[in-house]
Parts: sequence; structure tokens; C-alpha cells
Amino acid sequence: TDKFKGVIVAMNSCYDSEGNISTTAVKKLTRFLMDKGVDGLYVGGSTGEGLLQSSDERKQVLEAVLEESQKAVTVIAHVGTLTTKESVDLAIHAEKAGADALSAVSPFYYGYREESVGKHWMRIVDSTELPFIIYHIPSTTGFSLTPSLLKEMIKSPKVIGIKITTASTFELQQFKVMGGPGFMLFNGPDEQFLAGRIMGADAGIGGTYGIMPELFVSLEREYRAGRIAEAQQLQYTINDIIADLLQLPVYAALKALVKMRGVDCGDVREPLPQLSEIHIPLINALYHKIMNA
Ligand code: HMN
Repeated sequence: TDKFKGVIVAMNSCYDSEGNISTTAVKKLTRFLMDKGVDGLYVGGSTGEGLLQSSDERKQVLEAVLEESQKAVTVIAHVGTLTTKESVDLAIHAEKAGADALSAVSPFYYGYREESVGKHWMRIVDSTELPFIIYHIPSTTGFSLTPSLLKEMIKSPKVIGIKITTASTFELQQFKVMGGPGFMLFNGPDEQFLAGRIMGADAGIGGTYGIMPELFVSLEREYRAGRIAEAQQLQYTINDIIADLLQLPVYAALKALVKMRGVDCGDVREPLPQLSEIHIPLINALYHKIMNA
């Protein structure tokens, strides 16, 4: 449906100076992104540090986002954890709190096979009435969604799509076709947002959108209007920024830039790498690039 189209920000979580969740800052970031015209928010994913938080903290962040957004944008709750029980608990909470959809990475660490991953995901799916978006990110989980598991999962009408974070638009397109009519693909790598859209992604979910929402909102608008040359130009501008970002500890850099844009979300949690003095000049240069783009 239209609810899941366009620019969906994988938003940061916000902490206070002690490192505790700051619901005030989470709301401020939600407002900042909504004011920029994004279509949705993806809460507690990789950029959102969901996997570095307790369940209770994850619930606090989601509730703050939902309180501030008041249904004006689509909110997808990432509920992936290491245990089925905890993910189901987060899913039930997300439904009660008013999220529009659920999403989860595959369980990791023990190197699960298809059967176990499928069971885990389906237990989450069956726990609520919410739509579910598979989070396919083999680079971090070590698990790669297979066509056979996808076929099994889409027997449930609640499984509405895949967020795909791999560099292959071929794989994206093949999953799109496999899913059949109405099945949605969400582009993961921000540096190929346009490529993903052209090959069948209905939307993008990305972490760098948060530091330059204007650029992604414009890119989406140009793409929808069929102005591909303009869209490509915007993607080039974005990619010049992402290329610099990738020279830095990326999640820490995103938070530093979000702060420069007016919302202090604190530092990333350990063991994620923090910024150090040597990174400051590049961060400043990046900020100027974004503001002058
Ligand atoms: C999330 O769950 O936070 C993101 O949606 C994941 C997203 O695909 C990001 N990928 C990772 O963090 C691994 C991208 O936004 C990524 O940060 C960006 O493309 C820069 O490479």
C-alpha cells in the first residue's frame, strides 16, 4: 500500500549525557524528520542501535516516536533480538503502542539454518495482526534469505515485504518478482537508493537519510516525476557525502551530524566505535557539504 512508499528513515536512538534514553530528544528528532517531509520512520534497526538496548529501552524509544508522530507518518518497529521470546514481546508491545508494521533481522550468533530462522520469524508474525517486513542483512547476521524460505513465509498475507541490505539490485529485483503482486521491497544501501527504486524497490529505509532528509525527499520526488537525470544528480551528490561518511565510524558520524543539524542524540553505545579528535575536520567538512548541497 501507499503507506509504505518513499523515504523511510532508519532513525537514530537518542541518549542523554549519561547514556540513558532521552525520550525528549527522540521526540525532537521525530519532529525534525517529519518537518522535512519524510514518509516514514524505522525504529530500533541498525542505525537505531536497537540491538544495543534492553527491551524496556526499545519500548521507550518506540513509544516516544509514536507519541510525537501521531500517525502522520508510517512507523515501522524493528523487533529483532537474539531470542524468539523477546522479539515476540517487543512485537506485541509495538502493536499495542500503535506501530504500523514490524520488521526483524534473523536471529544470529549460533549460525541458524533456514528452518530455525523461518520459525523465529513466523512466531513474530503470528504474535500480532501487524504486517511484517523481513530484514535481510547477511553482512551483519551471516544469514542470507533463501528463495525457499521466502516462498514459505509469503504464504502468510502478513508478510508484506523485504528490507534488503545487500549490494545487489539483481537480488532485489528477483525477490520482488518472487513475492508476487503487491509484495514490497525496501532498499537498504542508501548509496543505491535510485538504483533500487528503478529495479523495483517501493521505498528505501536508510540511516543516512537522517542527516540529509532534504536530499532524499527531493530524490524521491524527482524519481516519481520521471525526471531521472535530476534524480541521478541528487544520488551523485548523496554518494559524494556517503563516500566521506564511510571513512568514519559511520554510526557515530551520523549522530555527530544529526547534532549539528539541531538534535542532540548523544553518543553511540559501546562497543560501537566512537569519534575521536582526528575525525572532526572531516565531520565539519561533511556538514558544510550537506548544507550547501
Ligand atoms: C538500519 O536498519 O538502520 C538501516 O536501514 C540499515 C541501512 O541499510 C544502512 N545499512 C547499515 O547500517 C549496514 C544504510 O543506511 C547504510 O548506513 C548506508 O547505506 C551507508 O552505507
